[in-house]
Amino acid sequence: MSNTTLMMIKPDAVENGHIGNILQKILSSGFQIKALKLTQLSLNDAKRFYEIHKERAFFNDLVSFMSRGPIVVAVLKKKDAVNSFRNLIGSTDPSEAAEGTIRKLYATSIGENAVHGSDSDENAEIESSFHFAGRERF
Ligand code: IDP
Ligand code: MG
Repeated sequence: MSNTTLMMIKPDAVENGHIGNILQKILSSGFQIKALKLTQLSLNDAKRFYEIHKERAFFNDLVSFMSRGPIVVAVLKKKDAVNSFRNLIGSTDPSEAAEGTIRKLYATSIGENAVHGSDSDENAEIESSFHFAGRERF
């Protein structure tokens, strides 16, 4: 169990004006922000980030969606951050996400589901290094 995770507010949620509400919910749930930026992935960046899914039927849709507009990326700190944040965001498919979760509140579909959260401590570290130089993480 580690104490940091990597989150992204995806292009759909940025387009729909939810940056502030999502960050507010994250902070009020006890996460500390250790790094934060607005950025945009190139198609190639998105392919690298989601390489683990490259054989999946939805891969092309996923990488084109994730590179179509700005995203907000943050490193978050809390006890058991990976699991705690996955609980806060809810199921991948918003129709299955629990009441009050970020995806229930702000996602529009299984593909355009508002937020990303790392699925393991190892991936949290890989994904944090993907997005932030060491001097940007506090
Ligand atoms: P997760 O984001 O809840 O960890 P993953 O299975 O790791 O879900 O999938 C990564 C992302 O790929 C999802 O967040 C979603 O944007 C997209 N995705 C996953 N499954 C589907 C699907 O069945 N159809 C379309 N997009 C999908
Ligand atoms: Mg995942």
